[in-house]
Amino acid sequence: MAQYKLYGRPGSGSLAVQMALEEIRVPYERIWVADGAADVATFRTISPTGKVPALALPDGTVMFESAAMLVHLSLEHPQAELAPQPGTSHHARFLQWMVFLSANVYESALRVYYPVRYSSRGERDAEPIREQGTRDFLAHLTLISQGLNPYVLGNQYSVADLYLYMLASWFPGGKSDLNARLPALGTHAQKLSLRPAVGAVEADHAV
Ligand SMILES: N[C@@H](CCC(=O)N[C@@H](CS)C(=O)NCC(=O)O)C(=O)O
Repeated sequence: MAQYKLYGRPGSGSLAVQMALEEIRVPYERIWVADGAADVATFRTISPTGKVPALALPDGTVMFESAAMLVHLSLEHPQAELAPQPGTSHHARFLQWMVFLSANVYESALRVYYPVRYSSRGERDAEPIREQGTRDFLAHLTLISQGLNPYVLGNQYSVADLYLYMLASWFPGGKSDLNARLPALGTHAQKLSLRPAVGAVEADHAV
C-alpha cells in the first residue's frame, strides 16, 4: 500500500513532521539521509534542495519545506484535529504562526548553525553572525511565547505546537537556559513531551 515517506536526520527539521504523522496515526516510512557529499547529491535527485525534511506523499509527489508539510498534513487529515477549520479566522491565525515559525524562528536557527553561509568572508564573520542569529532566535521565541495559553492557538492543540516544540529545542545553550528566560516555553515543552506521539519520535531520534 502506498504510504508517506519522510526523509530526515536525527534531531533535524524532520522531527516535527514525523510527530505530526504519529499524531495522525497514518503509516509512513522514515528514511535517514546521510550527510556525505555523495549521499546529498543522490538525495537531490529525490528533493532538489538537498535539505531535510522532504516528504513523499502517497501519490509519489515529493514536497520540501517543513511548514508546508505540516499544513498539508493537517488539511489532508482533518479527523486528527491538528489545525482549525480552513476559512476561519482561527485558521488565519494558525497560518500566521506557521509562516512566522518558518520564516523567522527557523531562519534565525539556520544563521546560528550555518553562519559561514551568510558572508563571503566565511569563518571570519561566523561569530557575529551566530551571535545576531541567537539574539533574533530569542526575540522571535519571546514573541510567540507571550501568547501561549497553553498552546500556540490557545486551547486548540495544532501542528504549530509541534513546530514550536522542535524549533525551541534547537536554541543554543540547551533547554534549561531557554526555559529560565521564557518559562511559558518550558511549560509548553513539558506539556508536549507527555504526548505519546512526541515521546515516540523523540525516542526514534535519540540515536
Ligand atoms: N526551510 C527549510 C529548511 C530546511 C533545512 O535547512 N534543513 C536543515 C536541517 S534542519 C538541512 O537540511 N541542513 C543541511 C544543509 O543545509 O546542508 C524547511 O523548513 O524545511
